[in-house]
Amino acid sequence: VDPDTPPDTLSDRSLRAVAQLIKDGAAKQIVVMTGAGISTAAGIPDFRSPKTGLYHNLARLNLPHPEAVFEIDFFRDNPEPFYLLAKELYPGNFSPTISHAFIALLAKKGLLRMLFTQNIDCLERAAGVPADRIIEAHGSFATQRCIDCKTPFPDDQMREHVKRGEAPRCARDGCGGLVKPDIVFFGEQLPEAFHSNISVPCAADLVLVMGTSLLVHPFAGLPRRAREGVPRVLFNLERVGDMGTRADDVLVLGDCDSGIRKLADELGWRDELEALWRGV
Ligand code: CNA
Repeated sequence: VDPDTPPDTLSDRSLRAVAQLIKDGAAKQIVVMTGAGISTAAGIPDFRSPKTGLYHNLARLNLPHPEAVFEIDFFRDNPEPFYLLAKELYPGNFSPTISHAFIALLAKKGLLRMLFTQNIDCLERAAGVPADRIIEAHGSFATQRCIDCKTPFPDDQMREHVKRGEAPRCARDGCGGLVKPDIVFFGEQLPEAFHSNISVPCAADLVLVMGTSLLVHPFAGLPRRAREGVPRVLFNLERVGDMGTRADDVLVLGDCDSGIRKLADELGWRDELEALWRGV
């Protein structure tokens, strides 16, 4: 978009203008879309950042290609790399960031229409975002089942296996299939909740996109579902997807915690946010 094109809704393409929209009560159906970048400050590596990303570090596992760790056919033959990763990523090992807390604060103020997350770390829940406001588009570690007969596997036994980095086997008589957490592997269907809420972004009056490369489909198509004229704000290290191409897009490039703190300052919510974060 030509930088001189005036925005339709915002007074200008700045965080201050975004904050004003919220303070005026004109943005109260906020839809948030997140990815691994909001959890890197919690100590969980993302996939694609050069050098620090998981894909870079998976090189030591001798995978045919890094994505293989999330491919069902590879998993069937060799589940160990996935379970090594699961041991690192397992919920309970990490605490939410200020960005997670900000989403919880939006919910507390009744302004969060929905959070769509690609993350499987459950840190949004840990930060206090209500479960009925979260769409875990790529599933989570909360439940698990056999990849063959689909029989659910008990949580406590799963935790023990993950701690040891070992793949559990289905306990059903005569099955013995591999057990996998209900996180979405490449080529697998996204959860029903994703599809049944796919139109929610069309009803948003403000969209916040945080810490995602917007490379994984169909999730990557969500920001485009916002109606024209609806401001979309990107908090990310780099520009991604089509963010920045609309007149009401605001790019906040840098680490998302700093961007979120700036927005909280503009809103006059900073103390409340820090207090909420300290409490989780
Ligand atoms: P990705 O492709 O690794 O992209 C991460 C994006 O975040 C990149 O654009 C980075 O530049 C950016 N980024 C990294 N750190 C920061 C930061 N501190 N502040 C702002 N931006 C930052 O990850 P996506 O989520 O886009 O890819 C989708 C995959 C990654 C999903 O299937 C997830 O399940 C999967 N994943 C999840 C986790 C997790 O649950 N925490 C961790 C790693 C991967």
